[in-house]
Amino acid sequence: MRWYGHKDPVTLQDIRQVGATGVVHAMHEIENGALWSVEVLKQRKAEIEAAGLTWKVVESLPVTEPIKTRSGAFQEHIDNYKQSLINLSEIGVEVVCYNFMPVLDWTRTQLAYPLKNGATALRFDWAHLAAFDCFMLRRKNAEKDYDEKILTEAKHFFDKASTEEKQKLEDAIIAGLPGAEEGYSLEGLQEAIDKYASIDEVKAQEHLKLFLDEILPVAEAAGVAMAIHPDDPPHPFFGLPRIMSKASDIARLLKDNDSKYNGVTFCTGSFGARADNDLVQMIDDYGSHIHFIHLRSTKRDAMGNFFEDNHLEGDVPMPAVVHALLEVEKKRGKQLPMRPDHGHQMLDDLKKPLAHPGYTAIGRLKGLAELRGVIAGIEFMQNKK
Ligand code: DNO
Ligand code: MN
Repeated sequence: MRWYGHKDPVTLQDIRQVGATGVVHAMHEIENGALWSVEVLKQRKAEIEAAGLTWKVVESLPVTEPIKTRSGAFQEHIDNYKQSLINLSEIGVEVVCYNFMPVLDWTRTQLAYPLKNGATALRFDWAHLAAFDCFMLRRKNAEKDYDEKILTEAKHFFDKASTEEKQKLEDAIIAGLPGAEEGYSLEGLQEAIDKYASIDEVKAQEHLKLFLDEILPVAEAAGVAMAIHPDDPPHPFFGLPRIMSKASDIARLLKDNDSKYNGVTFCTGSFGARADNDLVQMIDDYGSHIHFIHLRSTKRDAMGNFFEDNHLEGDVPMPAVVHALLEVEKKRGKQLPMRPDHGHQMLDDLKKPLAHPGYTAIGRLKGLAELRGVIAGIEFMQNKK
């Protein structure tokens, strides 16, 4: 289970109680691009182990905007990245999750979408995104990126929305969701976007390749697997290149940098938000390069909007996905680290401030418990045969 550190209202003891054996963690207090020293890492590891948990996966060791754009201090950041990997291997970390999403990490337009049962979920709506883009950020030529139907809906939404609703939308998009490496003001966001003026998809792919060219030899020597997290949502927006959204992106990643330590974080909620991603097929095809797993489900509508559904509902065929992943584990003769990715805000957590949207204790506990049930059921049936 993911743990955000000392400021996380979900404590290590809480995490132990939900049935997790380890935490997925990062040094959120260290500035992006700076070195993670062995001393600091040793101390953190000791703290996690004292709570009866392990720390084998880092999410994320941030790939900074200078690295993604290959500008400014990028070389210094890459050098620090390499040394941080070496230091992480020294404390026993085996997998590093990262992403190559430009400017914004994962993005939602609504953080408390009410479900019929009274719990709330995270939601992404294209018309709300378009309203923000065209009428609040006022990005140049933004209108041309959306089809007419969405623009009409966006106008309608914006005209009707209260100041508070607009503020909520702005906060959801730019404040930086948990784990996101950057938070922005409106002006700051525009400036960050402008840095990509000459970076299209091909250029961004080249930047990822150049980054991995340098990082992978170090990762191999250190025995740390690199696991890129897919784009979330798996589509481009704000005119920015998104390069890890579909099966062919994984194929390209592995072709560009041929290494057993080069791989993905298989996030079913992110990849699953596209109808053309066949998750089970992707696991069958790329299982040998899945180093880390995020399990959650999304429910899409015809427009491509989605909300985060219960782990066993929505569009992700979860039992089939889990079954395929267990087959990968058998083939590889090892257990792959998995965490329940996000949960609903529900029960007692509804009475508390939403410190880390998606990362409440009870919603994730529910997800993890259901997933463990699926795993136990599949294993029981297989052992009976
Ligand atoms: C959200 C996450 C992302 C993820 C990063 C990985 O829940 O899945 O913030 O941690 O994109 O680098
Ligand atoms: Mn994820």
